Amino acid sequence: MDNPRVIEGEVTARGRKVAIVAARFNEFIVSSLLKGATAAWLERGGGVEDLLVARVPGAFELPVVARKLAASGRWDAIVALGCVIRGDTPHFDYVAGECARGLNLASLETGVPIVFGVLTVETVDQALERAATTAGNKGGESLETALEMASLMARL
Ligand code: INI
Repeated sequence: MDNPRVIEGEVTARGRKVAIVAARFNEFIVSSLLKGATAAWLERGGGVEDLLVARVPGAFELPVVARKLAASGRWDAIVALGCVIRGDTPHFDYVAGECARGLNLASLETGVPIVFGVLTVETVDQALERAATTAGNKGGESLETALEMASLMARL
């Protein structure tokens, strides 16, 4: 049998419009994710006028805003950024779980890629590691995932 045709997305911001929804809770972490995402957008050739950032109080509020942006038809992909730290509280499971569930549902309902750039960690140190300004910034990675998915969706 011949090799099957393979379709993949390209990680480029040229000609793309992307919206980021970012929680303010744990701002000291989320601001680094936001910086990583913005830097990745510019590195990949995106224009400042084609990137929107909407802020919400906490991770629990990310899905409803992501869904509204996705349903508007104005954005090729949405990136949701937040940070939920477990500490000792069972509240974590509700906030992190409903955030993940809501974002996935919004993506499936609208057909627009919504990337889960929400850190769900046990400790502040783990969060700092994943929000590093050098390598491995989850905000930058999420933005690149959004670009790849936007490209793939357009090619399917
Ligand atoms: N929101 C977060 O984004 N991260 C958290 O760690 C967090 N904790 O720990 O409670 C958190 N709570 C707020 C929540 O997202 C809502 O904003 C709030 O419950 C109002 O709906």
